[in-house]
Amino acid sequence: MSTSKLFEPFTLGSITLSNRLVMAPLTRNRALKGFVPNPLAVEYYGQRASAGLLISEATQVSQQGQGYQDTPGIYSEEQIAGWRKVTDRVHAKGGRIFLQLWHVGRISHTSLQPNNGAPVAPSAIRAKTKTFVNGTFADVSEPRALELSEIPGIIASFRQGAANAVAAGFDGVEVHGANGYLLDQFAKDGTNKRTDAYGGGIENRAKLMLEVAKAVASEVGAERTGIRISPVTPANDVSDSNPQPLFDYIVDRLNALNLVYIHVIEGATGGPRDIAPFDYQSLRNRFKGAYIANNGYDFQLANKVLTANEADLIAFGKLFISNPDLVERFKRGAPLNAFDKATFYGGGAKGYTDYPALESASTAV
Ligand code: 8OZ
Repeated sequence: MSTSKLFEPFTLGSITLSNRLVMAPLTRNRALKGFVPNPLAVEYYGQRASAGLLISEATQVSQQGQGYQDTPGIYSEEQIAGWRKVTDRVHAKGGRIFLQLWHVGRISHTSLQPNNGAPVAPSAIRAKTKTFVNGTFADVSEPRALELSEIPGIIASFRQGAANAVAAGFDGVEVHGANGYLLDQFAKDGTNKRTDAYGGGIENRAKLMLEVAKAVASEVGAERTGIRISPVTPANDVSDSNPQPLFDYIVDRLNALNLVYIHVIEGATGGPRDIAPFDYQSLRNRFKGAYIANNGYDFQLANKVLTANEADLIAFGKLFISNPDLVERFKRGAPLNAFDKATFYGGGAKGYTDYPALESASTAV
């Protein structure tokens, strides 16, 4: 049995996590009609409940906030009821789970939007990327710039999503401020060319992300509100000319809001950690809540970073897809199941709930 700080408990706001492993939010595109969580999600998240904290797949706060086929929502009664089954199972197994609140902004397609309208963005600039709709990859649609008068409605949709998540039994929520989606689009100058109070300098570009964080925290409590950011990722065609001062400022403000954690994607999402120079410890040092580090971590790197006190918690993504008992496998130094990329997005139980845990793996022929 290996000993490691990874297996020590951690106090996150008013809850205690049994270890420092976090299951990262992972889009799986298996929601049913009405964008209700698939009943298989109950099994899927339940199988992974030994992680200190689970973060749900990105979950849209409105139909306008959806950008891909079959992703779940948190804006209807049916969706809340579907998620309630997930949180009940996770809690019955002693786990903890936050819901990730999502608005995709321009990373969408007219076929998913209310009245087949244009997706919304800070500015009418189309992303050079694809989405998955109607069973195939398609270019994202040309967006329209949000009117100033629409911004309060965006903030209200996050606030309501947070209230709904708590009504569904989640222990807290994570605002999706990363990966080139709406809040990241506003924050970064490659996508935000506005000339009003939400565009221009750092304070103006950061405004929407911070107003959403504030509204969510006031709705469900700062001790139940985390946020995910990705300062240098090129995901979804997003870029900023000077990310260090931008995110130093954002994290200073998030600290003033007493958020319970920042969840930081270090480097290119799902890719190289060293894609651009960035001082992540500057963020950690500015923030009194927990720092969740993410991107390309394995057991060894997680240990190193926790031992050096450069993070409080480590989020693992793909490893949790294929290893429901990742915590136990790390403890025992057991081999890990390989993941199958072909079943990441869409489909049913295959590649979702059928990855074996150790006991069944060892008894399997
Ligand atoms: C993979 C496929 C679709 C969406 C993210 C929510 O990158 C996502 C996502 C990931 O944050």
